[in-house]
Amino acid sequence: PIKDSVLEIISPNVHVDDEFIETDYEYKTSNVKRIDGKVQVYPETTALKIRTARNVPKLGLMLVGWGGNNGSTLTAALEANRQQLQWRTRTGIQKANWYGSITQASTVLIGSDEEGSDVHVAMNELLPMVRPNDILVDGWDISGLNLGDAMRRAEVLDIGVQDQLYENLVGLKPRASIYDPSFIAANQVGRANNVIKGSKMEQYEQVRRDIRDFKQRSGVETVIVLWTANTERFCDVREGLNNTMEDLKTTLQANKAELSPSTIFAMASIDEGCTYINGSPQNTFVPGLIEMAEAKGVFIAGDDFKSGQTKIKSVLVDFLVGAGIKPVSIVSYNHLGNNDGKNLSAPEQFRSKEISKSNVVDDMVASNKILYGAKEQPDHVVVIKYVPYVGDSKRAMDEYTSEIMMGGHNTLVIHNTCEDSLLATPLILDLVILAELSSRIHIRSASHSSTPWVPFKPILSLLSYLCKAPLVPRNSQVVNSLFRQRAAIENILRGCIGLPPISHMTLEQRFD
Ligand code: NAI
Ligand code: DG6
Repeated sequence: PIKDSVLEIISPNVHVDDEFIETDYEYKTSNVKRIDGKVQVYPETTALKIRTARNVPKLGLMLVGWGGNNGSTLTAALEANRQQLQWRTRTGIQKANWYGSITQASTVLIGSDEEGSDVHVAMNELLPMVRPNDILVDGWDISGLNLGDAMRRAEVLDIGVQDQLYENLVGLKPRASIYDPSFIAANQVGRANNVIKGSKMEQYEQVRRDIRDFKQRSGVETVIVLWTANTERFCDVREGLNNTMEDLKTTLQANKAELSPSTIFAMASIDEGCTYINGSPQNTFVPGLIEMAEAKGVFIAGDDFKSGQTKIKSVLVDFLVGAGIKPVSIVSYNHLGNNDGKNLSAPEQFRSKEISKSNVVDDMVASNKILYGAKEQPDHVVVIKYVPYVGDSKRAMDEYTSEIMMGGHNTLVIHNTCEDSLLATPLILDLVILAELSSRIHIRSASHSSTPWVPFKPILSLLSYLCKAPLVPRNSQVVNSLFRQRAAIENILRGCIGLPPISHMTLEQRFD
């Protein structure tokens, strides 16, 4: 049995000791060759061993943009859940929860019982994972406001829970951060009262010192750094600036203006051996940074939390194209009134978000050559407007027009209203918990006992489910389809405990 879990896997292929859960696993794939218009398929089975370390480290999370809506909401939610707070609302008693988090509030189908009924367990029962209650948070913000007042400024949580949490949070103060007005909107200048002075190299060194200081003071064993600060504009990418790891080092030393704060944070994190996750759309992960993560074997993941409109898009277009229906026009309006919306009201920052929101249907369109010609794409437009009054309660309105049989048309219209940060915050939790778990999973070929254990590649594409514009390793396919992304997570976690991928074949129920 896996300690503290309801699951017990009874199989000669699963070996559990104090340190590891190790499985003998048959990995089945299909290799394909395209020859003269034909598709040749070579089914293949590889014998693997998958090993997961059981020791869950004491985890520290450092947020860049700690005092923002997401940062303050996450910090408050961690504390509210830790204390199991309850508060009165207009409609009754509300209890703290983690709705919207796949690790905490979703289940995984395990199989059928003797009566043929489905049996599900919580995703976090599959393998030992960090518990939210044990995560310690720290971070940076260009605004020096304490977390109690930052929570109030955000206007996200009910007043009944804010009032209970205020005293717990008022003593938390963000560390000074890197402010470069050329990367975020000019309208953010009023927030920047807590900044690291000096050259870019001095800023980078200060961030490294901060990470070490947090580790030392808190006693956490592992630190993950996550950007949930304002969306930056895209930076230039060019030779001599950031195309290689060497370029980046020289650029940092030379204090070149085009080195963005987020890339400096990512460099510092990687050099401290800390996983770095980008929750915003900007191109922090320039080629030199990717080379750096690969060279040092440190995880990076991103980009941009996939929380609401885009999540639905990556379900709906998958459904339509999979149903043989042809989406031809997708128009997505957003209006919101929080500080994110204010920052995105500037053209360059909007452009970063527009790019990450726009590429999300590409793989689904490319998957169906019956519907789409070689270079054909649906018209896809994204609009974002800043409307202060609606605050964090973002409105997202989508119109999907599709061609159906014999020249018919089908138009779907969706209106989505909710607090944006209450969708994004549980994603931060999942990103961190799954990234940490990924660092404890290794595979190797079963054919020779001497083959070394191999970790996930540093570009952690397993987190794609949570990202609008998933970063994937070289020569890998970007997958946007939400169901495929979720299946990847479930099936890899299942593999770690010796269970086959869930196929939904249920032959035992369909044949005598
Ligand atoms: P926010 O504007 O409330 O918070 C951002 C915080 O970052 C602010 O407190 C700001 O002072 C701080 N900041 C700006 N530049 C900084 C720097 N260089 N270093 C440290 N702190 C800095 O925004 P919110 O709503 O929390 O969103 C954060 C990011 O997440 C934005 O980029 C947003 O586009 C992205 N995002 C948000 C989603 C949501 O549903 N809320 C979903 C997807 C992405
Ligand atoms: C405008 O939509 C503001 C953005 O920051 C989004 O709210 C955020 O990126 C979430 O986007 P989506 O498409 O995942 O709902």
